[in-house]
Amino acid sequence: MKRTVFVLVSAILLAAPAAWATSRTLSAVANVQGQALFQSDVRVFNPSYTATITVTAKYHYCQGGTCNHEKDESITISPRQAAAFNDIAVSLFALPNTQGAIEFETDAADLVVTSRLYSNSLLCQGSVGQFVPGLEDSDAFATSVLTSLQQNADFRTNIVMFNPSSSVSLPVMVQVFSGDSGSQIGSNFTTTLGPEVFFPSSNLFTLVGATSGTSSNAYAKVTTDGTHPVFAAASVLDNHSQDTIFVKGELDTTAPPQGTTVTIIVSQFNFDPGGPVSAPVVLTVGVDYTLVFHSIDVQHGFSGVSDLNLPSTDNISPGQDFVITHFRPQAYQRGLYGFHCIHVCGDFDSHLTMIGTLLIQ
Ligand SMILES: [Cu+2]
Repeated sequence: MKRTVFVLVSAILLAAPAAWATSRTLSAVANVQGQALFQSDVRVFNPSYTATITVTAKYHYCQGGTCNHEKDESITISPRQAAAFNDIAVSLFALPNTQGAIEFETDAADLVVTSRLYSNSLLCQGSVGQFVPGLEDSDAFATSVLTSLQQNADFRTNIVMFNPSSSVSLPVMVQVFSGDSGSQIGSNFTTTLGPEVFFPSSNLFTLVGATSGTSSNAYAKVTTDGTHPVFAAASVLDNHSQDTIFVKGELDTTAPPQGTTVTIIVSQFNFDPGGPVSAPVVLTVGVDYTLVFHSIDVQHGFSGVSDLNLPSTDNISPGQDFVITHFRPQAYQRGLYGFHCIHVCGDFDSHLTMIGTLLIQ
């Protein structure tokens, strides 16, 4: 049994020699020496009972308004040791007044990283702060949603992001919605995050241009190019107590494409598109279509494609379009469907040739 596991692990390592065995990312780390001192106290735990492990800590940070900085430190952790790095930006990296993300990478099979980000302000002596977990690579998503967000007299919300790719410059869009109605608050915020670049803590509502907006139940949607993932996280802060909670981005579903109108020009003896002279009507699964049949000469008809539950009509006339709304083809409906004119629109034999096809792909 042990030998099988060993062989499997070896095979995986051989298949991906460049990858680290284990990676954990802290998506929010800070040392801010402003009105209040914010700092991150980090623990890096080695679960092994026998092996001392070496961990490379890569701090991708912002300083003085730019965020394309990186500093690496190597740390060694004994078996069963939880190495403590209080105020890690200063104690490990010697970088006061910075914020960013830290990637912890090791060849060892396992690693546990936890942290507490808190304000050590003189105004409120001591504070709990927020627990910031060391995230796995699979916690970054191409589409993520952040919930439990608030912006009003009592609370405010900040957002941070980190692009973990070492090679891809990533377009990112941030949107805010009301959790109650689903309607968008503010407008789309777009930016590009370079490889391994951190997006510094920013007020979410200000970011999307909703400076006067308030909500006690908002959520944010963070979308990349649809393929490459980004770490997204929010911090909800109590304006009175300065208590904070950490909100990790969760996997969200991709938005369906926007509604599309397809206009089919109907004339003796053709549908354009459709046929027989023109190419088929081509529709894509998942898209919300409005089909408009528009006659440019005499009265025509359309046989409902009953397999698709499309309605039929014998009256498509100049000035009277036939409109089918909200037709959204489903995956199981992929294929080619025939239709034809059902109102005798001229010479009977020619009318009989007025057939078309609809392709769902
Ligand atoms: Cu016809």
